[in-house]
Amino acid sequence: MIGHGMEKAMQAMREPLALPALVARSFLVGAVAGLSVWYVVAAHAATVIQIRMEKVAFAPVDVSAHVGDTLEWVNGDFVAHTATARNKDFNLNVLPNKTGRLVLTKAGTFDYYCRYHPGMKGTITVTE
Ligand SMILES: [Cu+2]
Repeated sequence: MIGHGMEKAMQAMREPLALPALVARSFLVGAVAGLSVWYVVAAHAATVIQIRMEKVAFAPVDVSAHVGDTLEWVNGDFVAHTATARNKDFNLNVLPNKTGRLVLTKAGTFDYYCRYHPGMKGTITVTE
């Protein structure tokens, strides 16, 4: 009799426990998924990418970056250069031996050139 009563009590305890256990399990999955998303974000931590302006050319010509990254043009020439977007999104004037910085705020492919030396051309590919 006591054994049977205990069994019933155990059964009553087990059933309400089933739902919280499921919730706990989905919470754990959510937490792990959240962690992996955080990890991906951390892997794409914003960086500063340098582009040299040297011998009237951009180096490297093609740059890949992420939204949030900063591009830094370093002018190593004795004349001023610009980094001017074809679509007019940005226009930096960079004096000799100076740097110009641009924080990337949107994804896309941006062709740019130097207004003083139209032969100076480059492309920035920005992904999220
Ligand atoms: Cu130039």
